[in-house]
Amino acid sequence: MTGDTRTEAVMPHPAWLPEAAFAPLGRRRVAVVGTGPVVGTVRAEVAAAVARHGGRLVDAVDASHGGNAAHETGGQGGADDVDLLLTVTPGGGDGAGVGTSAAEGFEVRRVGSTLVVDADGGPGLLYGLHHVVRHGEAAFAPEAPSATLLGRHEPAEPIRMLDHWDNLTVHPVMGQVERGYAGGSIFWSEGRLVEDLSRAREYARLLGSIGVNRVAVNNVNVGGVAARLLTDGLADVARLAEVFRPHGIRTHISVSFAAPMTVGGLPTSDPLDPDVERWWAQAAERVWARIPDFGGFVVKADSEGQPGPFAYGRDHADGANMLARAAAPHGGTIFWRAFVYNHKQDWRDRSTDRARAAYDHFAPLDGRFDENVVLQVKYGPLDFQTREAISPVIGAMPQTRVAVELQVTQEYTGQQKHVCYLGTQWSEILGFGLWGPGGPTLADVAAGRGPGERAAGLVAVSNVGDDEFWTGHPLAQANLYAFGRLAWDPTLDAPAVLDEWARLTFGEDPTVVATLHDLMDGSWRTYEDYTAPLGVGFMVSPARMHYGPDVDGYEYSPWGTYHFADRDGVGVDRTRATGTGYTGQYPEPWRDVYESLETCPDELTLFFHHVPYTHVLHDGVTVIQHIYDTHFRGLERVEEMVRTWEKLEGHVDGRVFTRVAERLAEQLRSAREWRDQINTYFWRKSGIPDAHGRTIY
Ligand code: GCV
Repeated sequence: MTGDTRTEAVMPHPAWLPEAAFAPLGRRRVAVVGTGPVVGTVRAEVAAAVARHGGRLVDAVDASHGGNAAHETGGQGGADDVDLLLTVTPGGGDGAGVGTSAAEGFEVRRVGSTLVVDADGGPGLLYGLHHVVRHGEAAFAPEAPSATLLGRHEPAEPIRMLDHWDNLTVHPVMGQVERGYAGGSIFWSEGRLVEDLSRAREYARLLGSIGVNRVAVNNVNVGGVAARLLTDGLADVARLAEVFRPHGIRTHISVSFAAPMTVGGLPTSDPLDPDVERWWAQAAERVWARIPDFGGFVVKADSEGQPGPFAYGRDHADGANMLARAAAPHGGTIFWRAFVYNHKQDWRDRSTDRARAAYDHFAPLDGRFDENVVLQVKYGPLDFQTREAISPVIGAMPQTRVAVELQVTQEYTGQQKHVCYLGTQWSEILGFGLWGPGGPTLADVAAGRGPGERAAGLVAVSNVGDDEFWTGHPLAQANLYAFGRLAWDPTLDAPAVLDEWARLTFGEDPTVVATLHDLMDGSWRTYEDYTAPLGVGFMVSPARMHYGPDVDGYEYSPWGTYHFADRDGVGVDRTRATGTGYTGQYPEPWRDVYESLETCPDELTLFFHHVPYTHVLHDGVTVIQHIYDTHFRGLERVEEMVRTWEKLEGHVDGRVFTRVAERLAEQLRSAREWRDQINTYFWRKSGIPDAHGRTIY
């Protein structure tokens, strides 16, 4: 990490909500109609904006008649007196509606010269407000209506959740935030909630503005004092819920499956044991008595050393449903993670394939999970790699609510030292047709628009910490922004989302926006170029916490993450014909598309096949030459990125400029290291020289 990112004294960067973004709205006469905590947030936002920019918060249109007056009077009376009327449909909920999709929609229309946002509930009003803010001055220009401004808007994905892998104390190996690259936790310090909740409040505001509606506030690896959040720590969780509630966000905690033993003193955590069941029911009673709109529990069970039902000969439906029964009377949800695999496998055994594990464990359980269980499945079968196939579990469980998990924190994509705009990757993932192009997409299935119609949504691991820029690398804020926006509407164009973020964050200057676009738009593919060729993953350094190259770092380890490079070839044979049979977990057409080298997409060649270095890809280049070319090209692109950023000196805030420049210098160093280690490794293995005679060591 460049420099010390703990900066308590400095106000955090405003990210995509700087004062300037509110100027068009702040110059207007605005009325806000409705009651409840989220409407209160909307009113406070408007009050702050008009106070700064010379507009007016009009209270003549009040809750008792204003909404109707707006509907009825149109060009005269109430609505006509204001430029913007933000109103909750009479009868629309607020508090009760937090985190329920029923309260999240809104409609925008013009009534005379007034722009009216009519929301189903408090959260919808908040989303409507930010919808108007995002449109800037154009929202108030009736002569040139934007195609996206007017009409009915509602989220595609009911669940839009961020998981924090925050530990309550500093872990000796993982630090405070596991896979966190932006300093310490904004919630926890030395086992307790931080005294000063202003950072948490600002964070809740940022999340509410992009439509995130659920948050889990502690690491899924639940250890030490975190296990006691259910009991002794409940007051702290309740305070956090108060912070999130006014932004339409429900709070969750991660719990340990062994809590009945470690916290409750029982001799077992067997999910079918009546005492265990009673213990969880009572724990849930306590939690919801304290926090009536509490969201539920996140559980990582039988995964990487976390306890789970396997210890008692039970399966994961037994485990999840026992918790679901405890949460159901309170309207709670159990987020049960499908990240279950053998992390102690023998690397000599070529038949065991980690990619198969989640499907093998979970697909047979389809139909057994209670309605308030959401199975949380990583988008790929391995672990958030820069490039991997889509997890076959997502399409294989029509009778189960499946939420897809993304990783905003950049564990495998440059650890927030590298620019890597992930909106592009997520767009590709979310738009993937699980039964072939044109059919239901991954986003459809998560949203409940696939076979079985079980709705859930998207979950992602957050990338923030107590760093002054929230995300260490200031440009990594774009990933948090893009997650919220794509969870709201997965069909949004990722480059357009990037531009939208840049305009809000850096202002309307078209040169700045265009320059950022140049720098960031292709950055995920550039990162793929210099790190992970053709779907090979995990060539990262175990010693440096997955940062930087180490081609054989995991090759002889028990983690199941191999590339099998030898002198003749590279890649994992996952075919039915000669390999692990993993391709058989996909439906048609993918099971056959991936099975055959003739049809397998180039970018996944080494994910599905072990091939000689001389294998010719569809683009006519051999595998070895592709490795060389992409690694040379990747570094060249990072050199261009550095030059592009230099153009912005004097055009963006000096502190942002310096921080990004420092990180780009590290990205350049690191990309060179990747290029040279990968190219050298494969040249020495294969003995095949670069066709263009470039330097390989
Ligand atoms: C929270 C990967 C990460 C772990 C993480 C795990 C998970 O293995 O390296 O740090 O643990 O995923 O998703 O549970």
